[in-house]
Amino acid sequence: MLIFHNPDHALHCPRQEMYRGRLVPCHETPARLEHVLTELRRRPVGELREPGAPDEALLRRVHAPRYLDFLAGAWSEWVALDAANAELDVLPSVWPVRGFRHDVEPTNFAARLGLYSFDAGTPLVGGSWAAALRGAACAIDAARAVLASDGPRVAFALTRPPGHHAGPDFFGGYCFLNNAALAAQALREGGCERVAVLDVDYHHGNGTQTIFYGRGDVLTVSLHGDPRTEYPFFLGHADERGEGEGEGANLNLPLPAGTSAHEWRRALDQALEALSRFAPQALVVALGVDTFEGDPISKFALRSADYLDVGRTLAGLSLPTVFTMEGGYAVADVGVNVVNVLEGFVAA
Ligand code: Q9C
Ligand code: ZN
Repeated sequence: MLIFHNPDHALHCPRQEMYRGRLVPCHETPARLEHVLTELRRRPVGELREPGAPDEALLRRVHAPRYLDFLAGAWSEWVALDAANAELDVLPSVWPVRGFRHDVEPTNFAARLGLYSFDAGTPLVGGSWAAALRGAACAIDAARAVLASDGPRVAFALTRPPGHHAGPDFFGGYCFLNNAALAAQALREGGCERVAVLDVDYHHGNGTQTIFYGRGDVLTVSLHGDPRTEYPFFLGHADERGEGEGEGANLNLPLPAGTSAHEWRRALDQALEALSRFAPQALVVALGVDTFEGDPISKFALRSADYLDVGRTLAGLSLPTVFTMEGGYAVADVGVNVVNVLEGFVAA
């Protein structure tokens, strides 16, 4: 296995997120990724590499150019408004909901921030763009590695910020660039006619679903907390099946809060059946380990040993596979849980 790790991830080090009416310390911290690296040094399941330069043309085929341009310049705009802003995280607070226009880009910074986001839980700081961009490079390089004739059959994009909540032109849920979608698009352009994205993060992969909703060449499957009660709330229901060419190429398996490892595993088997019917030539796994029983913001009950079995099961599909690092906030357990999936996969 090749592991592309983001050497710039710690440049994204936000201070506070809006949570239940107050600003609290961020759950999504640099320490999460450091714990994975520490565990990988203890259990070397693959070779660590740094990514090359990101393919910006590919980025613009997954995300809207005006969104990428906004993100790239957001921090300098923020500081240009007031030099004192350099000490503050950027957080949106106004959004164009139903009935408002999305086609006219305002000039006001706060207004554009709202146009390109969907929550106030995703702070942007001076290093966010550099970190996200290097993370995108990890995902693209991981995809290209598994397609190389002399390459490994599996690669891991070990990066943060995570990606699966980021849509074609919006950030949210701690995500800016959709690493799983970028990997899937790179696999498509690398010659795979059908690619599947399996999202096992606790939260619905709304960004990935939206990016591919009208496409039949990328199957998106997500197992997650029921959006009636769980973030991101407004997408991820079972009746969302894709549209147009993408009709039938999206599957959501929402599960109630409190779902046990056994019940979760049964849903995974359902996901794998749908995946096999689609007969993809490559697989992207959006790997969040916030399904862990000790996760502070999630409500499933997987134990560390269960992740070994998840990895073994995924290896059973015998597909070129790219893992992307998504959520998981029981910081001290994230390393063991993530490396358990990878070890289960390579040992199978
Ligand atoms: N009351 C990922 O796991 N905030 N993002 C939760 C719920 C957002 C999670 C607040 C959670 C986003 C990649
Ligand atoms: Zn999550």
